[in-house]
This record gives sequence, C-alpha cells and structure tokens, in this order.
Amino acid sequence: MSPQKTALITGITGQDGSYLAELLISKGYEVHGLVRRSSQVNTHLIDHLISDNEEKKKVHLHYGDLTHSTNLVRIIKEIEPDEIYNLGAQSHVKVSFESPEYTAQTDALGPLRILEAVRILGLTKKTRIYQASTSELYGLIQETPQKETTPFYPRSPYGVAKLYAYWITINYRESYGIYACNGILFNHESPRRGETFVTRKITRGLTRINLGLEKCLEMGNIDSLRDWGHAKDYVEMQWRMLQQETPEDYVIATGQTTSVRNFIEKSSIALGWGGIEWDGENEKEVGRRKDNGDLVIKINPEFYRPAEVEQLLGDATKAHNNLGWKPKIKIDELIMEMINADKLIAELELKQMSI
Ligand code: NDP
Ligand code: GDR
Repeated sequence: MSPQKTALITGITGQDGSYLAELLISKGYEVHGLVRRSSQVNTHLIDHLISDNEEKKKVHLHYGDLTHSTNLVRIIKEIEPDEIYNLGAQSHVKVSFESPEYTAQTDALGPLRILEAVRILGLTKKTRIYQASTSELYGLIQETPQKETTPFYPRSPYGVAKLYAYWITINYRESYGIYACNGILFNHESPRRGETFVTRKITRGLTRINLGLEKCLEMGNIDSLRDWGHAKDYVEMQWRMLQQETPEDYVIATGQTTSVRNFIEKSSIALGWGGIEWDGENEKEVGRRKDNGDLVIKINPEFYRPAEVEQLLGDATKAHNNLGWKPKIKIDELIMEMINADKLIAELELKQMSI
C-alpha cells in the first residue's frame, strides 16, 4: 500500500475547498485546511468534517491568512504537505473593484507567499502546488472558445491579481523545478456557491419569491454569457492535475455558454413558473413571471461592473485528452439541484418566521 498523502487546502471554508476536502478524504488523504479567524463561525460548509474529538476529526484546521507569510511558513513547515491546493482568494470580481489592494495582497501575493514558503523550506521536490487560476484572465476576449494558448486581457483587479499568480506559478515551476500547475477554471457553481455570485443569487432569490419571502430580485448585466459547470466535477480536475508526470496548465470548462438572462429563465421554469416575460430596455428592463404576471426582476445599475467580461466559453480539449476530463453535470441538472436546495432553505425560513 502506498503511504498516506498529506494535503493542505487554503480556502477550505469556500465552495471548492469543501468539495475538494471531501474528495481527498475519500481518497485516503490526511487533509489540513487554512482558515481565517472570524468573529462569527464561518465553517458551515465543512462542519460535517470537523470535530473536537480527535478520532472523529476528518480535517485538521490551522488559523492563518494568505496575507501573512510567517504563519504560512510555520504551517507548511509543520505539515510538510505532499500537495497544496491554493484555493483561498478574495474571489468576488465586483468586490475587487472596491478592494483592489486587498485583492492583490490575497490573490496575487498570497500564491507567491506559498511558493516562497515551499522554496525556503526546501520542499521543492516534495510538495506539489495547485493554483486556482480563472477564466477571468481572458477578460476582453481575444479568441473564442478560449483555450490554454488564448491571450489574456483581464478586466478587473481580481483578474489582474490572478494573472500575476498565474505567471509566478509558472515562473517558480521553470526556475526551481516545483511541480506547480494552474487550473484555468471557468465558472462553476453548486448549492454551496456564495450567495452574492449570480447563479446562487438567482436560485436563492427566486425560491424566496416563490414563497412570498421576497418580492423582486434586482440584477446587473443579465446579457453576459458564462460557461457554467458544477463545482463537484471541477475539484476532481484540480486533484488530477497534481497526479500527472509533468506539471502543466489546463483549461477546465463545459464548452457550453449560457446568458444570465437564460439562467433566470431556466430557474423560473424549474420552479414551475413557465418562464419569464421580458419588457423594456437596458436599465428600464423588467421581468415578469409567465404564470401570473408578477414583476420579479428589475435591473439595478448598482450591480454593473466598471468593466465587464461580456462572454466566456472554454475549450477543455487538452484536459479531455490528458486528464480524461468530461464534465458529468450539465447546466439544467445544476440549476435543478440549486433550486431544490434553495427551496428547502426558503421553506425553513418561512417556518421560522411563523414560529
Ligand atoms: P469562495 O469565495 O467560495 O472561497 C474562497 C475561500 O478563500 C474561502 O474559504 C475564504 O475564506 C478564503 N479566503 C479569502 N481570503 C483569504 C485570505 N486572505 N486568506 C486565506 N483564505 C482566504 O471561492 P470558490 O470556492 O468558488 O473558488 C475557489 C478558488 O477558485 C478561488 O481562488 C477563486 O478565485 C477560484 N476560482 C473560482 C471559480 C468559480 O467559478 N467558483 C472559477 C475560477 C477560479 P472565508 O470563508 O474566511 O471567507
Ligand atoms: P464572475 O461571477 O464575475 O464570472 O466570477 P458572478 O457570478 O459574480 O458574475 C457572473 C456574471 O453575472 C453578471 N451579473 C451579476 N453578478 C452578480 N454577482 N450579481 C448580480 O446581481 C449580477 N447581475 C448580473 C456579472 O456582471 C457577470 O457578468 C466568478 C467568480 O467565482 C470568480 O472567482 C471566478 O474566477 C470566475 O467566476 C470564473
């Protein structure tokens, strides 16, 4: 039997981190996670994996922050992981316009701090690193569909910070022989998606409207197009990228693009509303339920971004060929899963209100 592998996941409390932790545990890894201290408990996505009882504990958590080198060095020294998955990030594109410096500290310099820690600690031959790169690198599209060779043109402080992270990962691979890869992942969603990202905002908002907990959902640019997959499928690729003979960068995408508008329509159909009737233009546009005419969508320019990524569509041929990648979950199934999960949450909220 091969010895148990040890992995460190930054961003373990987030969507991908929680799915990846489950995957690595199922593969027999000893899993460690970096968590930030916060005044309120923020481990709800991994509560089923943590316990005060050493025997029941499935992940080992360490307080730390990607903006803080010395504690990264200490934690990596203590664990000497076989694999580091750097998923931690200020991951919200719109927020990055409001907090560009913090975004750079976490998303650009955070990965550098990890690479440096591995180098300083003499772990370059032992520790493999996965860097969470993103389709936001493509930004203003230079070629469709986007693949590993498509030129980058990021359109947000988030995208620019991730571009630094992308290149510093390659630089450390080429300079010091570290096994380090970029996964250029296109948007991926799930019931665990943060509530301010558009898909979850829609499934959460519409299920609440359905039960009368909310009247109307205010949206930004509903004509942008995204290549949406399921997070569960995508974390498996993060793991596979670190199991190859040589480290390489990969695009992970479904090869199908859908507009935000269409995502809203599909969600409304999943809820039994029969779709959305659109009326008006630009900021004056509204959406009404087809079944009863209620106004449920309004455009609010507050949700527009200073610069937008209008369309994304990925070509994951390289991952298909080298990693055996095929997304299992299609968008309609993803929407149904998210709607059903948010329906349950809304029903619980309604119950609590009537107690
Ligand atoms: P989430 O926003 O759900 O999770 C982000 C995680 O990073 C959280 O655990 C958060 O902790 C942690 N984090 C934030 N700032 C810091 C910091 N300064 N130090 C340490 N940890 C920090 O993101 P996802 O799970 O969706 O994405 C995972 C990674 O993949 C991110 O790097 C994201 O940019 C990237 N990515 C995501 C895509 C997607 O569609 N989901 C597509 C392409 C790339 P806390 O809970 O305390 O906030
Ligand atoms: P994105 O995801 O910016 O692609 O980044 P998000 O879900 O935030 O936006 C997708 C598109 O929807 C449009 N949009 C809105 N977005 C939000 N959040 N809220 C709204 O009300 C709204 N209305 C319209 C946006 O303008 C955009 O065009 C995600 C993150 O997970 C990144 O970390 C990751 O790198 C990329 O995906 C790939």
